[in-house]
Amino acid sequence: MPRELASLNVGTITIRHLLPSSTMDDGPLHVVVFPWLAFGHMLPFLELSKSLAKRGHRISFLSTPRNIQRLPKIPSQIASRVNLVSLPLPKVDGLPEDAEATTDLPPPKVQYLKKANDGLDEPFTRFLQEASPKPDWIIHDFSHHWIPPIASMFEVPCAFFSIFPSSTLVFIGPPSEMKLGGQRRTPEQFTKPPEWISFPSSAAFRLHEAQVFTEHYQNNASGFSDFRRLELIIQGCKLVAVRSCKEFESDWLALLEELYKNKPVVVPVGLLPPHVQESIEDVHTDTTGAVAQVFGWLNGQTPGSVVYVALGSEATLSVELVHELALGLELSKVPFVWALRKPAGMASDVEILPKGFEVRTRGLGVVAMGWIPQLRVLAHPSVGGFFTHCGWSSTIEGLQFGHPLILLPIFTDQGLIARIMEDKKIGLEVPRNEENGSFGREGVAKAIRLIMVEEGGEPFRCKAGKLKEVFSDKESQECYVDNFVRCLQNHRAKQG
Ligand SMILES: *[C@@H]1O[C@H](CO)[C@@H](O)[C@H](O)[C@H]1NC(C)=O
Ligand SMILES: CC(=O)N[C@H]1CO[C@H](CO)[C@@H](O)[C@@H]1O
Repeated sequence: MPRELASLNVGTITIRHLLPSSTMDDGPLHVVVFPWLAFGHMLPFLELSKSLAKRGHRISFLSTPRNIQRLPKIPSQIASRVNLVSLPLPKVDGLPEDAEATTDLPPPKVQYLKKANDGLDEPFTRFLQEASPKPDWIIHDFSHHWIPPIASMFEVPCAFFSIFPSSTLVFIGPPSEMKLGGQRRTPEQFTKPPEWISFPSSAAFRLHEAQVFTEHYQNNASGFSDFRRLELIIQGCKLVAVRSCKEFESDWLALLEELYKNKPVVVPVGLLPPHVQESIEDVHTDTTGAVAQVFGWLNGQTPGSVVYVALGSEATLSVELVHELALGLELSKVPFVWALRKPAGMASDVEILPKGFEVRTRGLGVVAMGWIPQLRVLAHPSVGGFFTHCGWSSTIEGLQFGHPLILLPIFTDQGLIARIMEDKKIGLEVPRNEENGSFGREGVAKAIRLIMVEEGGEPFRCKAGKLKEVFSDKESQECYVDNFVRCLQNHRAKQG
C-alpha cells in the first residue's frame, strides 16, 4: 500500500509515519520556504532550511529585500543550495517607508505589515511559475493564508511550519475554535485550560495576557485575523511540522494529532537547536566594542553565577516596568548581563534605565544596548540562569545549555509557555498583577535569587540541567529532521 498513512508505535506515543512508496524518487528536493516577516519567524525557518540543505536538498528562501539583507550569513558549505529570493513588498497606507519586518514597527502598526504581506501573493505566483526545477514542497507560516490555493494550482503540496510548540497549537484548538465564535468568546474564558486538554495542566492565560491574546481573533487592517489565517492554513496544508520533540512534548503532540484528526498530519521536526559554531560566523560588526566588553566581563566571573536577561527582539515593556526590572536586578545582587533594546517607536529622550542605575551596578553587571550574540552568551560558562520572555526559540536556546529560567512572558503564547515551564519545574515566574500585568522590583529580585543562588532553587537547577540532555542531543534531534524529510519525499510534487 504505497503512499498511505500507517501508525507506528515508537516508545510511548504513536507517531504517524508515511510508508515508503516503490515509485519514490530519492533525488534532492526543491523546497520553497516562506516565513512571516518577523525575525522571530525567519530565523527558525532559516534553521530548518539549513538542516534540509545540509542533507543535499535545494532551498528557495523567500522574503523581502531588506529582510534578506539582514539575515545571518549562511555557512559556506551549504550556501550554494540556499537561494535567497527577494519579493518586493507592496506599499500600503499606514506602513512606514522601509518597514519590512515587525521589528521595524511599534505593535499597533503590525496590521499594515500583514496587509502588505498579503500583496506578496502576486510576486509569489510569478516565482512559482518561473521556478526551476519545479518545487516539490512549500513550507510556510501561519500568515500566508493565500499560499495553499496558489500552490494547488501548481500541484505543489504545502506544509505549515509551526515555530510555536504543540502546546500552543493545542490551546488554540481545532480549526472550528479559531474564531471568537467558537466555545470561547471573552478574555476570561482564556484564563482556564480549554476542555479538550485531557490531562492536568496550567496552560492558560492570566487575565492581562488573555486581553492581548484575544486580539489575534480580531480583524485588522488586513481584513484577516491571525487565527482566521491559521484556520485557512490548517485546512489547506498537508503537513503541520512542529518545532518540538516527543521527549519534551509527547502528551501535547499526541493531543494535537487527535485534534487535527490527521488533517493535516502532524510531524515533529525536532527542536532545531541552533549551533554555537555557526553563530560565531554570524558576526555583526561590533562597532562600539560593546560585545567584546560583555565577553571580557563574563570571562572574569565565577562559573554559573551570572543571570542573562533578555526579553527578545520584539517584546516590549513600558518604561516603568523596565525600571522595576532594573531595580529588581540591582536588589538581587546577582551578577547579570542584560541585553536591552529600546523598542521601535519609543521617543528618543526617554530614559530607559532608572537614574544612576549604571553607576550603582558597575561591577555587578553589564547592560548591552543593541545586538549581542545570545547563543554565545548562553553558552558561556559564567552564565547559570536565563531571565526570559519565554519565546519558544529563546526557551530552546536556554535549555540547550541547561539553564533554569526566570519567566517574564510578554505576548502571544509566551504566557502559556511560562505556565508549562513552571509545571515542569524548569522555571519560576515573576509574580504579576493579574489584571494589569504590573510587577515590582521585590518580586523580580526574589525570583532571580531563588533560581540563581538559594537552596530552594535546587530542584529547578537540577531539572533544567537534566533537560540539557534532550535539548542539546543533536543526534536524536537530527532524527526528527530525517523523518520529516522522508515525509516530504514520499509526498513530493509530480514533476513535469
Ligand atoms: C496595576 O494595579 C495595581 C493594583 O491595583 C496598581 O497598584 C498599579 O498601579 C497598576 N499598574 C498599572 C500600570 O496600571
Ligand atoms: C493582532 C493584532 O495585530 N491586533 C491589532 C489590530 O489593530 C489594533 C489597532 O487598530 C491593534 O491595537 C491590535 O494590536
